[in-house]
Amino acid sequence: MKEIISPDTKRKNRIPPGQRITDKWPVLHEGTVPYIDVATWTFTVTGLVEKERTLDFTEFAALPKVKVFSDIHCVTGWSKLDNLWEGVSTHVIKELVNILSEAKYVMVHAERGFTTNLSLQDFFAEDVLFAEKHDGEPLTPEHGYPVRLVVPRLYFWKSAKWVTGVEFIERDRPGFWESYGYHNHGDPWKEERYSY
Ligand SMILES: Nc1nc2c(c(=O)[nH]1)N[C@H]1C(S)=C(S)[C@@H](COP(=O)(O)O)O[C@H]1N2
Ligand SMILES: [Mo]
Repeated sequence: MKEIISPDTKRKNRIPPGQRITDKWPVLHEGTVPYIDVATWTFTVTGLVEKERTLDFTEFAALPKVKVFSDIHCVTGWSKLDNLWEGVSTHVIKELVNILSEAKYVMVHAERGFTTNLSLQDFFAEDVLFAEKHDGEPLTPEHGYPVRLVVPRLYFWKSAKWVTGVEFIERDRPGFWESYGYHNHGDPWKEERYSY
């Protein structure tokens, strides 16, 4: 299995400005935890693609896997270093569909209408994956079972839990937290926390 080390973990100082280290893994999200039945779960690739695709859990689970070593930085101020994720690289999406050249952004969709927006550059960064495992264990429901996005180099709100699909779009639009005033981009090293 390919192993990717997130470049931010190789910095001399791994703690971005205004962050504190925690050994625990806090649980944060809007609403209650959805308990997902993988028998009915699907992953859809929609929007600006030649032909939209829907995968069921068996098909998704059969996709090639990568391991990614990364740090977590939450906008509320905690950072958790040394996480080992296992799952499907976002690059695999390019083998499932032909993305049209008009596509410039992606809207990540999750259970209950949660969304978060990313540029294609951020989405296809080498260390971004749809994670199914953390430190060797399947994700717990609280942390996004069965599949969550992990975007190591941006604040953790971009790492959507309970992902249900991705939509390729031409014009950027704010996702859930972004529309409540979180920064559109969210680089922890530039403290792109809020847009106000
Ligand atoms: N579906 C969904 N994913 C989400 C959120 C959410 O509200 N819904 N919140 C985000 C925020 S603000 C944070 S800080 C992280 C927290 O992930 P954790 O609970 O695994 O630590 O999840 C992100 N992903
Ligand atoms: Mo957050």
